[in-house]
Amino acid sequence: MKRLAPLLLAISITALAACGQQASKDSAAESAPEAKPGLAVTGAELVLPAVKGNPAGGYFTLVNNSDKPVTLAAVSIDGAAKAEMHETKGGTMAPLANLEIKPGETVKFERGGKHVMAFDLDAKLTAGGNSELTLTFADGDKVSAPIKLAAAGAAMEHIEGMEGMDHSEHSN
Ligand SMILES: [Cu+2]
Repeated sequence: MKRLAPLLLAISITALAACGQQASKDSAAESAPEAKPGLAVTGAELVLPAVKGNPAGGYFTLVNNSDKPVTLAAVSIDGAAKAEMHETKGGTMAPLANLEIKPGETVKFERGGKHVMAFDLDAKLTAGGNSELTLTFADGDKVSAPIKLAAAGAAMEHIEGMEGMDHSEHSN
């Protein structure tokens, strides 16, 4: 999207000039470099591990309100060296390489289902704070959203929800 920067700047200025008016659908879509048209991330939460050094669990809801299918290809969390998409099925979890979300579809990353596992957490990630979640799509577009950092107590629940699976050995 870098090549669009001058255009985006021009649109931003236009948007400011037209403050109070409803932006047209197209310009609204292009005015935010970190927003993929029609995609919305809500309720993002990163549950910090009870034991330092263990991975954190990331949860969020992604809605595709565009008229095209999108393919979520990667996730990252500011302050985590690595983040992976996983899916828990029948008590075991496996990496999720990518995920197609159809037009109108809502996908939940939640305990006991699809989730994000974040590894090698920076000490700056502390409960009660915020970080940034970035979703990267197969076409290279990205969507970023704030992600709340939750206390380790909830992480215990997370592990129970995974039927006692030891996440510390889940780094590949
Ligand atoms: Cu996992």
